[in-house]
Parts: sequence; C-alpha cells; structure tokens
Amino acid sequence: MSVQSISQPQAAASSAKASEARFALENRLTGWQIGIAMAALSLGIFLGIVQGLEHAGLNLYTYLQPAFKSYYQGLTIHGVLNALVWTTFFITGFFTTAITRSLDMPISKPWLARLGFGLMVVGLLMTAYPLFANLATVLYTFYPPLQAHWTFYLGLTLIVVGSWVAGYAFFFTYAAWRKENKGVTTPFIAQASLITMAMWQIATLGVAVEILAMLLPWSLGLLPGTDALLGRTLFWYTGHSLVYFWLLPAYVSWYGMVPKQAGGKLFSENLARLVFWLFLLLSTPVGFHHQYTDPGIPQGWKMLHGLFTFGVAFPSLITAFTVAASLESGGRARGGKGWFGWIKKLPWDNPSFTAQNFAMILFAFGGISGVTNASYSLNLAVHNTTWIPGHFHLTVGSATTLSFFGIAYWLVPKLSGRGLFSRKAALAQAWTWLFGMIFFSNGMHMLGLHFGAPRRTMLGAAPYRDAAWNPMLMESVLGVLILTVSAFLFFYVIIGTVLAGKKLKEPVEMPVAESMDTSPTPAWLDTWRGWVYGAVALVILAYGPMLYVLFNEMQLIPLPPGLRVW
Ligand code: HAS
Repeated sequence: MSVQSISQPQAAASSAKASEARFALENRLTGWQIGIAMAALSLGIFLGIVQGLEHAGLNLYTYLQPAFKSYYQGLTIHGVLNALVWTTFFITGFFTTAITRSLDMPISKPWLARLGFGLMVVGLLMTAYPLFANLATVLYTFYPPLQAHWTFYLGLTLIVVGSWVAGYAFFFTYAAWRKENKGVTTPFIAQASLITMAMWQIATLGVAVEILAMLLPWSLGLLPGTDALLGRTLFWYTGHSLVYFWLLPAYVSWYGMVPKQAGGKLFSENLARLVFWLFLLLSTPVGFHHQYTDPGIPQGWKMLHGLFTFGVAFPSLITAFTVAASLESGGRARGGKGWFGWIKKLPWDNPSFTAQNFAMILFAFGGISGVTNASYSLNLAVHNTTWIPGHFHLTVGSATTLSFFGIAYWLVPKLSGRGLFSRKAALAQAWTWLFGMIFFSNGMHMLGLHFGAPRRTMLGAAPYRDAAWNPMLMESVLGVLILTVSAFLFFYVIIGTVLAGKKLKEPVEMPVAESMDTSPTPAWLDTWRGWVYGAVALVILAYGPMLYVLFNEMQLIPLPPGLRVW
C-alpha cells in the first residue's frame, strides 16, 4: 500500500473533524434542542397512550393520582407537549444544523442563538408549572372563556419569542453569508429552512396579539373579561399556519436530503424552491376553515379562506409528484427496472430513509382527509368529531413526527459521534409506527364519520357511547398498543445511541441531494422582497376587514363566578 493511499483517507477524516469543530456551538445547541424535544415527546406520548386506553374503557387516571388529576389535564399536557413543544424545539434544533451546514457558515451572532434557546427553556418551565399543577387544563387550543393561570400564557409567549430570536440568528447568518457570496444562489436547504422561519414570524402574530392583548391581561385581572370569537379567530390565524411550520421541516428533508439517502437526485430544485415560496404566501390566510361552524364569521370570508385552503394544498400535490420522481431516480440508480421495480430497490434497510418514506405514505392519506375537512359541506359532518384527531395523527403525528424520527436517525449519530445503536430496532420502529398509525387513524376517522363520536372527550365515560362504536374503538386501541411499542423502540434506539453507540471514526455528514435539473435558478426564486410583500398583502386581504369588525365589536364578557370546568 502506498503512503499516499494511507494518508488520503486520514487527511479527509481530519479535515472532516476540523470542519466539525467549527460547528461546536451549533452541535451543542442542536443537541439540547432536540434532547428537550424528545423528553417532552416521551411524556406526551405516555399520556397519549393513557388517553387511548381510556377510550377503550380503561381509565388509568384513577391510578395516576395525584400527579394527573383528570383525563382533560392529561389531554392538555399531551397536546401542548406533542404539538407545541416537541415540534418547536425539534425544528429550531434541526434548522440550527441544517442552515449552518447548508451555508457552510457557523451562526454569525452566537449570543442571539443562545438567547433564543434560553427564552424557549424559560418559557417551557413557566408553561410546565400551571400544566402540572392543574391550573391550565384548557387544551392546547386554550379557547377563552376557559382561563389558564397567567404563567401558562407568558410561558407560551416566551417559547414563541425564543423561536423568533432563534430565527433572527438564522437571518443574520444568512445576511453574513450573502455579503460574502454576492451573486451566488442560496443553497436549497438553507433557503427552504429560512422561508419556513419567515413564515413562522408572520404566522405567530395572531397568537401573539391574542395572548398579549387579551388573555394575559385578562388572567392577571387587568381586563374585566374576554371575547371568545375574537380569541378563536386570532388563535386560528396562527393555528393553521402552525401546521405548515410542522410540515415544512419535513419537506426540507424530503426534498433536500431523502433523495440523496435513496441514492438519487432531487427531481427539480427550482420547483422545490417554488413550493416553499407558495407556502410562505398561502399558509396564513386560511384560518377560517377551522371556524366554518362559528357564528359571527360571514359565509363570504369562510369561502375565501376555503379557496385559499385548496390553494395551499397545491404545493403539497407538487411535492407528492416531485418527491416520488426523486425517489424513482434513486430506485433506478440502484438497478430498479419497470414501472414499480424501482420501489423494491430503495434502501429499505436504512431506518432514516424508511421512517421518512412511511411518513410520506401516511401523509398522502392525511392530505386526503385535510382536503375533505376543507370542503365546507363535508366539514359540517366531521367537525369536532374523532375524524379530526384521525386527520392530525396522519399529519403532525406521522408526516412530521415520523420524519423527525427519520432525521434523528442520522442527526443523533452526527451529534454524538456514535453509530446508531440498533438498526434493526430503528427499522422495527418505523414499521410499527406505520401500522400503528394506520389502525389508530382509521378507527378514529371512521368513528367520527359514521357515528359522530366527539373529539376532545372522555369517551370511555360518555353516557351516550354506543355498543356499535366498539369495533372502531378497538381498532384505534390496537393502533395505540402498536404505537406504544414503536415509541419504546424509538427511545431505546436514541438513548442506546447516545450512551452505548459504537464510537465513529469519522463524523456523519448531513445528506444533501443534488438536483437532476441543472438549469440555473431564476433570480425571482432567490429573491425575498416580492414574496414577503405578497404574503403580508394576502394576510391583510384575508384577515384585515374581519379583524377590524371583530375588534370594533369586541365585548369583554366577564367570567361567570365559579366557572372552572376542571
Ligand atoms: Fe389539517 C384540522 C385542512 C394539512 C394538522 N389539521 C387540523 C388539525 C390539525 C391539523 C392539528 O380545512 C386540528 C386542529 C384542532 O385542534 O382543531 N389540513 C387541511 C388541508 C391540508 C392540511 C387542506 N393539517 C395539515 C398538516 C398538518 C395538519 C400538514 C400538520 C402537520 N385541517 C384542515 C381543516 C381542518 C384541519 C379544514 C379543520 C377541521 C375542523 O373542522 O376542525 C393540506 O395542506 C393537505 C395537503 C396534502 C396533500 C398530500 C400530499 C402528499 C404527499 C406525500 C406523497 C407521498 C410520497 C411517497 C411521495 C395533498 C406530499 C411515495 C412512496 C413511495 C414508496 C415511492
């Protein structure tokens, strides 16, 4: 063996290590963010299991006293931890790595990134206190006139503000990169992640106004009462764009990373950029589709938001075709032939790929139920039934969560410098999540559609519960049991990796897909101004007049004495 052939790999390894050392802060921050996210998820999932069993008539809350006082306290903690904490912490952590590696530039203002993280942690602790003390059993939507302890509202505000500040750290880094790279097209992963963070800043204005102008002063006794319709409207201004904040990081990976993991190329990077810009435009002006049944919002506004909702499904349809074409390129590059033979050749032995592919497949069905929800007349049949949890467990519970698991299967080895503890267990985790979610969500969808079984309800104790519900309840409970095994496998793999994974000789690289279409990126796909103005204009058009009326007609109705429903 020549001296050169020994020294080349060594040189590559030491340069990879040196490059890793430049990102020490980013690694630490990502590690903390996703660590906290996973800790929150573990408790959130545990409470989900307890809820699922309650639906089958086994009320474990009787044994969980005094830690958890009621089904509804558990449901609130489940929703807040899974939907708000797991997602927000994981996303900021993932983006800290994705943006800086994609730009090949460490965060330019580290103090800002640290501040953002600090605010999120303080916010989380502040939110946790009233949740666990049973002072904020108001569900994750915290609709007034349910009133939580003021620390709940302030804590949530700090989590959101912390994520804004983390976003500013990303934007400043991008500005520094742009200064050094005039005329260079922004790398796709960085651009898509930055667009997601920009959308988040626009999207969270609604809930910021709701909390700071209404709920917080009201809970502190500074306002005499609250206006439920205005509160719900401001909540859903944020509430639906929030779902795209959960989805788009998965899309960053499906477009920018998974094709590489599949051994192929991204079908068209330019089309992918367009998809993210469309999400910036259309994610926010859609909130009234959550309020189709609310009196006080005129039908015309509901129709406009309904149309925009079909509009925002369009970039997901593009995604379905583009990502499938990218996967096909991978399957064919690996020797796949014929119409479907390429599917068999995909790297099904790679848990990171498999988990994310199953997330896509589940999302295809979640998308169908989403479009069903958006149709006004169909929505009247399914609104506030268990159909809706069926829908969102396929979306945030699968497209997002299972994709994040898949991302964790390369990110945790990258951060810890240790190989995945058990590939087999990780693969089993992906398969069990797929089947668990199929059973759970099918049961929930059918129960809502056929029997109108209500959501957010302690079904096991409901006097109107019918024996005809049992087969579907049992199907969903079977799903819960399989998901329990899946969750256990996930934490087994992650904790095992961190504590006992085999030390890696070289750092894991972030997967970055090349584009099949090598035509240059047109300037309008790498320019912010027009898209941001467009997004703000659509928000003003879709919300301005109605918010003006609602604020003008606002009636601060005092809480009836003694109203506390938990
Ligand atoms: Fe939704 C309610 C409409 C997407 C989450 N949604 C909810 C709630 C949540 C939620 C949490 O219009 C309940 C909120 C609450 O507590 O009240 N939703 C939609 C529509 C879409 C949609 C039209 N939702 C999401 C996503 C979520 C999410 C994403 C989280 C991440 N949703 C509604 C409506 C309601 C609602 C109403 C109110 C219901 C009510 O009455 O209360 C669309 O954006 C969906 C578009 C998606 C597609 C699917 C594209 C498929 C893809 C996969 C392709 C597969 C591949 C695999 C490539 C059109 C991209 C290939 C495989 C190989 C092996 C090769």
